Amino acid sequence: MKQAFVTGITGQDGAYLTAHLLSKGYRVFGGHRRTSSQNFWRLAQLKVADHQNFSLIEHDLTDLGSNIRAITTIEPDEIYNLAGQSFVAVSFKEPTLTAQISAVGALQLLEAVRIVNPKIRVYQASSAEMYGKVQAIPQTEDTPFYPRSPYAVAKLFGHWSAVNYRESYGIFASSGILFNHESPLRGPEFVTRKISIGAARIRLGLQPSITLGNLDARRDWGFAGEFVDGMWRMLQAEEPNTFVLATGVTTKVRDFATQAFAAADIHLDWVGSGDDEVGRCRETGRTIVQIDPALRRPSEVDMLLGSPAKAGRILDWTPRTTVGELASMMVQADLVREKALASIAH
Ligand code: NDP
Ligand code: GDR
Repeated sequence: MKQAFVTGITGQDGAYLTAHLLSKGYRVFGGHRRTSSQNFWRLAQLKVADHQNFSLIEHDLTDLGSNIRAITTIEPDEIYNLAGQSFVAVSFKEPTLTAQISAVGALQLLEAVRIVNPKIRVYQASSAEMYGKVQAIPQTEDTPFYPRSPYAVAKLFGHWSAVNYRESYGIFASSGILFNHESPLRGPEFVTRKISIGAARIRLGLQPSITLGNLDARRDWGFAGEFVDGMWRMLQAEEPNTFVLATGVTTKVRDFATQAFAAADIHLDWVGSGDDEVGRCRETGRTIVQIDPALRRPSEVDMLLGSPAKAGRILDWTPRTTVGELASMMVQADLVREKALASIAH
């Protein structure tokens, strides 16, 4: 039975990847750091928390001893390094912490692998955010990077560390440059989930409106459940490599919102421009989306659009869920969740 160590188990991808690996017959060890209250709701939701082949292990990526101890105890065949400070907006406020976790932490994990067992295969969670001010459309594995946030700078360090350990020590370290992937388990601070929760709550009469930042930003949004399969495929390949996982379709935040609200039977008309733009409900005329300039970032990534061609060719990986299906899936899940929460509250 293959053994996998998944860091960042409490996150969105940790839950989907664990479910995927368990379905393939793996024994999975999930790394979680000590927090004052437990946050295993995603693992519970995917019904993996009680699986006989799943165990939790305390692990903090920023602690070299913790990395060495986890690897020595688990003796994994594969490590998926998903742990990170993953919210770009927060990286502007906490740049040092972001670098300690997502840059130095990633390096320490690779170093622990080199010390304990250089035969372990490692997946490094790199990001399309590294393309930043994009230098080519679509972005591929060969597109130059131009990071625009402390988050992206930190991820670039992690990415090049993986490449360097591959080239210097022959470690099977693959870097996945993943474009945005979302799901009903997405953190509520990210824009797609903020919108899907907002659409559900407005539909149910639980709140009047939502407030967003830059509506013109464009992202290549896919479904997380499919992207974790691409991670797994990277570690089954003959050679370690760098792969883009993306859908090849880019959508503005404004258009994602339109589709998400439509899935909740609310039809939006956009009126005005700049910070005065609002989204109005066609049926009632009420303003339900407004702008707060404070939600704009000091430097923005205007447009991401990835090419999954290499992953298709070498890994036989193809994304299937469209952005419209994704928006609808998220809103339907939030309608059910918000209705249940409201009924408990009353
Ligand atoms: P989440 O924010 O949902 O999860 C991040 C995980 O990292 C959480 O389990 C968190 O634990 C953990 N973590 C944070 N700091 C530490 C630390 N010091 N030691 C150990 N664990 C830590 O992110 P996603 O699941 O969405 O993403 C997974 C990875 O992929 C991240 O590294 C992200 O940056 C990257 N990525 C994500 C993309 C996406 O669109 N989702 C796209 C490209 C890359 P806790 O719950 O305790 O905070
Ligand atoms: P991103 O995701 O920064 O791309 O990082 P996020 O959903 O936070 O932002 C996407 C775009 O939407 C704009 N935006 C808003 N964003 C948030 N969070 N809240 C708002 O109210 C809002 N209004 C507009 C943002 O400015 C941005 O342009 C995600 C994370 O998962 C990273 O970890 C990952 O590496 C990248 O995707 C690829």
